Amino acid sequence: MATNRTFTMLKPDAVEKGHIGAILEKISASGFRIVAMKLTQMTKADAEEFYAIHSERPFFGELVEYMTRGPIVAAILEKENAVEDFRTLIGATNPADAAEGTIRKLYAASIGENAVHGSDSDENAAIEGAFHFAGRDMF
Ligand code: IDP
Ligand code: MG
Repeated sequence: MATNRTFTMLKPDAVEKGHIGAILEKISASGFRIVAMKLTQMTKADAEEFYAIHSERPFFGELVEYMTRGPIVAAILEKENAVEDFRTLIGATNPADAAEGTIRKLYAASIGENAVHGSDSDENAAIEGAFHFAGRDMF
Protein backbone atom coordinates (compact mmCIF):
# COMPACT_ATOMS: atom_id res chain seq x y z
CA MET A 1 0.00 0.00 0.00
CA ALA A 2 1.37 3.43 -0.90
CA THR A 3 1.83 5.48 2.26
CA ASN A 4 3.12 8.66 0.61
CA ARG A 5 5.85 8.68 3.22
CA THR A 6 9.56 8.05 3.02
CA PHE A 7 12.43 7.95 5.48
CA THR A 8 15.70 9.85 5.17
CA MET A 9 18.96 10.34 7.01
CA LEU A 10 21.34 13.23 6.45
CA LYS A 11 24.47 11.14 6.99
CA PRO A 12 27.50 11.99 9.18
CA ASP A 13 29.48 13.55 6.30
CA ALA A 14 26.63 15.96 5.48
CA VAL A 15 26.28 16.97 9.14
CA GLU A 16 30.07 17.37 9.57
CA LYS A 17 30.29 19.64 6.54
CA GLY A 18 27.46 21.91 7.77
CA HIS A 19 25.00 20.96 5.03
CA ILE A 20 21.93 20.30 7.19
CA GLY A 21 20.28 23.64 6.41
CA ALA A 22 20.93 23.55 2.67
CA ILE A 23 19.67 19.98 2.30
CA LEU A 24 16.53 20.58 4.38
CA GLU A 25 15.83 23.70 2.30
CA LYS A 26 16.02 21.64 -0.89
CA ILE A 27 13.77 18.95 0.60
CA SER A 28 11.16 21.53 1.64
CA ALA A 29 11.37 23.37 -1.68
CA SER A 30 10.69 20.03 -3.43
CA GLY A 31 7.34 19.73 -1.68
CA PHE A 32 8.07 17.29 1.15
CA ARG A 33 6.42 17.89 4.55
CA ILE A 34 8.46 16.92 7.62
CA VAL A 35 6.48 14.40 9.68
CA ALA A 36 9.25 13.62 12.19
CA MET A 37 12.85 14.78 12.62
CA LYS A 38 15.77 14.52 15.05
CA LEU A 39 19.54 14.80 15.43
CA THR A 40 20.78 11.43 16.68
CA GLN A 41 23.77 9.09 16.52
CA MET A 42 23.48 5.42 15.62
CA THR A 43 25.30 2.81 17.67
CA LYS A 44 27.20 0.00 15.93
CA ALA A 45 24.30 -2.33 16.72
CA ASP A 46 21.81 0.18 15.26
CA ALA A 47 23.77 0.51 12.00
CA GLU A 48 24.26 -3.25 11.69
CA GLU A 49 20.51 -3.76 12.07
CA PHE A 50 19.51 -0.86 9.82
CA TYR A 51 21.82 -2.04 7.02
CA ALA A 52 21.44 -5.80 7.69
CA ILE A 53 20.50 -6.36 4.04
CA HIS A 54 24.07 -5.36 3.11
CA SER A 55 25.82 -7.51 5.76
CA GLU A 56 27.45 -9.80 3.17
CA ARG A 57 28.72 -6.94 1.01
CA PRO A 58 32.48 -6.16 1.08
CA PHE A 59 31.84 -2.56 2.17
CA PHE A 60 29.64 -3.46 5.18
CA GLY A 61 32.30 -2.76 7.85
CA GLU A 62 33.19 0.54 6.23
CA LEU A 63 29.47 1.45 5.99
CA VAL A 64 28.84 0.76 9.69
CA GLU A 65 31.97 2.71 10.69
CA TYR A 66 30.89 5.68 8.55
CA MET A 67 27.27 5.75 9.70
CA THR A 68 28.21 5.65 13.39
CA ARG A 69 31.07 8.16 13.44
CA GLY A 70 28.93 11.19 14.21
CA PRO A 71 25.39 12.50 14.43
CA ILE A 72 22.85 12.17 11.65
CA VAL A 73 19.54 13.89 11.00
CA ALA A 74 16.79 11.26 10.77
CA ALA A 75 13.44 12.30 9.31
CA ILE A 76 10.16 11.01 7.96
CA LEU A 77 8.89 12.95 4.94
CA GLU A 78 5.45 13.10 3.36
CA LYS A 79 4.50 13.86 -0.23
CA GLU A 80 2.48 12.19 -2.96
CA ASN A 81 4.70 9.45 -4.44
CA ALA A 82 7.26 10.16 -1.67
CA VAL A 83 9.58 7.16 -2.05
CA GLU A 84 10.15 7.49 -5.79
CA ASP A 85 10.24 11.29 -5.84
CA PHE A 86 12.76 11.39 -2.99
CA ARG A 87 15.03 8.88 -4.72
CA THR A 88 14.92 11.17 -7.76
CA LEU A 89 15.75 14.19 -5.60
CA ILE A 90 18.79 12.51 -3.98
CA GLY A 91 20.23 10.99 -7.18
CA ALA A 92 22.27 7.86 -7.83
CA THR A 93 24.15 6.06 -5.02
CA ASN A 94 27.45 7.08 -6.61
CA PRO A 95 27.54 10.90 -6.85
CA ALA A 96 29.64 10.56 -10.01
CA ASP A 97 26.54 9.06 -11.66
CA ALA A 98 24.01 11.39 -10.00
CA ALA A 99 22.04 13.85 -12.12
CA GLU A 100 22.81 17.57 -11.99
CA GLY A 101 21.02 19.36 -9.17
CA THR A 102 20.43 16.24 -7.07
CA ILE A 103 21.42 16.26 -3.41
CA ARG A 104 24.14 13.66 -3.92
CA LYS A 105 25.54 15.51 -6.94
CA LEU A 106 25.70 18.70 -4.87
CA TYR A 107 26.85 17.38 -1.49
CA ALA A 108 28.23 13.81 -1.71
CA ALA A 109 31.94 13.02 -1.96
CA SER A 110 31.90 9.35 -3.00
CA ILE A 111 29.78 6.21 -3.33
CA GLY A 112 30.52 5.43 0.33
CA GLU A 113 30.10 8.92 1.78
CA ASN A 114 27.05 9.97 -0.15
CA ALA A 115 25.42 12.53 2.17
CA VAL A 116 21.88 11.21 2.34
CA HIS A 117 19.72 8.08 2.64
CA GLY A 118 16.35 7.54 1.01
CA SER A 119 14.10 4.49 1.45
CA ASP A 120 13.77 2.26 -1.62
CA SER A 121 10.14 1.08 -1.11
CA ASP A 122 7.00 1.94 0.86
CA GLU A 123 7.54 -1.18 2.96
CA ASN A 124 11.12 -0.19 3.87
CA ALA A 125 10.06 3.43 4.47
CA ALA A 126 7.64 2.21 7.16
CA ILE A 127 10.22 -0.16 8.70
CA GLU A 128 12.99 2.47 8.69
CA GLY A 129 10.74 5.21 10.06
CA ALA A 130 9.61 2.95 12.91
CA PHE A 131 13.26 2.06 13.60
CA HIS A 132 13.97 5.70 14.52
CA PHE A 133 10.63 7.13 15.70
CA ALA A 134 7.79 6.21 18.02
CA GLY A 135 4.26 7.05 16.90
CA ARG A 136 4.03 9.92 19.39
CA ASP A 137 6.98 11.63 17.64
CA MET A 138 5.32 11.64 14.22
CA PHE A 139 3.18 14.59 13.16
P1 IDP B 1 21.33 3.62 -1.68
O1 IDP B 1 21.72 4.35 -0.41
O2 IDP B 1 21.43 4.50 -2.89
O3 IDP B 1 19.99 2.92 -1.57
P2 IDP B 1 22.55 1.00 -1.38
O4 IDP B 1 23.03 0.16 -2.51
O5 IDP B 1 21.30 0.59 -0.68
O6 IDP B 1 22.44 2.51 -1.91
O7 IDP B 1 23.74 1.08 -0.34
C1 IDP B 1 23.54 1.60 0.96
C2 IDP B 1 24.70 2.51 1.31
O8 IDP B 1 25.91 1.73 1.37
C3 IDP B 1 25.01 3.59 0.27
O9 IDP B 1 24.18 4.72 0.38
C4 IDP B 1 26.47 3.91 0.59
O10 IDP B 1 26.59 4.75 1.75
C5 IDP B 1 27.01 2.52 0.93
N1 IDP B 1 27.59 1.88 -0.26
C6 IDP B 1 26.93 1.35 -1.32
N2 IDP B 1 27.78 0.85 -2.23
C7 IDP B 1 29.02 1.06 -1.73
C8 IDP B 1 30.34 0.76 -2.21
O11 IDP B 1 30.54 0.19 -3.29
N3 IDP B 1 31.40 1.13 -1.41
C9 IDP B 1 31.22 1.76 -0.21
N4 IDP B 1 29.99 2.05 0.28
C10 IDP B 1 28.91 1.72 -0.47
MG1 MG C 1 19.38 1.33 -0.40
